[in-house]
Amino acid sequence: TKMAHKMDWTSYHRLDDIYGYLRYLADTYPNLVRLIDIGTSYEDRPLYVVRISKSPTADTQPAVWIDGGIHAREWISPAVATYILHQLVEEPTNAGLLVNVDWYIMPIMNPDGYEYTHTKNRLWRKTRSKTSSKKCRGVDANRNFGYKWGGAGSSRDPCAIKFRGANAFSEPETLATSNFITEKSKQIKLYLTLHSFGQVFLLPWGHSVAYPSDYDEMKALAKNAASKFKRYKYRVGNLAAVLYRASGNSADWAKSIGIDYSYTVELPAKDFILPASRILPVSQDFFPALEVFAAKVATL
Ligand code: ING
Ligand code: ZN
Repeated sequence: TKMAHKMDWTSYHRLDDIYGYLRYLADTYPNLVRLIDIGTSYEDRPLYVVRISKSPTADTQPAVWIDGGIHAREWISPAVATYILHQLVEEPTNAGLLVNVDWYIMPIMNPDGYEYTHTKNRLWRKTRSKTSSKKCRGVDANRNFGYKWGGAGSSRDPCAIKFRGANAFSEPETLATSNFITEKSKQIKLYLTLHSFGQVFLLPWGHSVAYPSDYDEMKALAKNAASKFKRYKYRVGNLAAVLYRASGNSADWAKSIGIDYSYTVELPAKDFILPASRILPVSQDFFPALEVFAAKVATL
């Protein structure tokens, strides 16, 4: 029987539709796509990474990592991540982006939170784990990564929206993700994490207003990528300087383990609640930036 899926980019989808699409891609394009189950969430949902590789010896080419849905309410993020998957896998005119580059895409890092925003509270941000407080659940996954964990811009209060967790990588979602990335850290040359909102490309560090020694190279590539955007103009700058300090964020951690290019993108929107009619304009505008990234990564 023929595989089918319910995915499109004219509405926001529940987790089942998104995971159904990932399985569809893996089943339909077995020579190109592999669905990697990297663990389970607090509430026992699978955590999926999709690998796209044309190489007969996968895991040997330089690679780009993209994740979405760290924060539950930022629905445009998994929507753009799945759009990118669709374009890379199902649009033959994008075949050039797969030459000499592998892609690892994790559309939803926090599936429990994502489902909770569909069923209970549209503005939920955190994971759904139990905490030391009976009344308050969830950890801010983007304060739970293990580099400078516990510092400025994160909270020890389990009821706070920026609760960092009881310890670094306390959450099964951040632990599984970081273990996987660490395993592939020789291969992954660029880390990209999709958030909303703000229309800005953010560079490490976020734990303090400080700059990695190769900041200028990182910034030049980001500016080059951002120059591809036609409809929405993005600012480019240091996480802590442009926004605010945030210790334990994923992009700082990725940079700290030696991934040279590490970016947090705040997609264009005016609110966490962005009409579904914006999914395609935002996604289509963003996609060409990946050509710049792929061209760079192919040389590394
Ligand atoms: N924004 C990011 C956050 O986690 C951020 C912005 C990331 C700031 C990393 C500093 C460092 O708060 C959203 N929208 O979640
Ligand atoms: Zn976010």
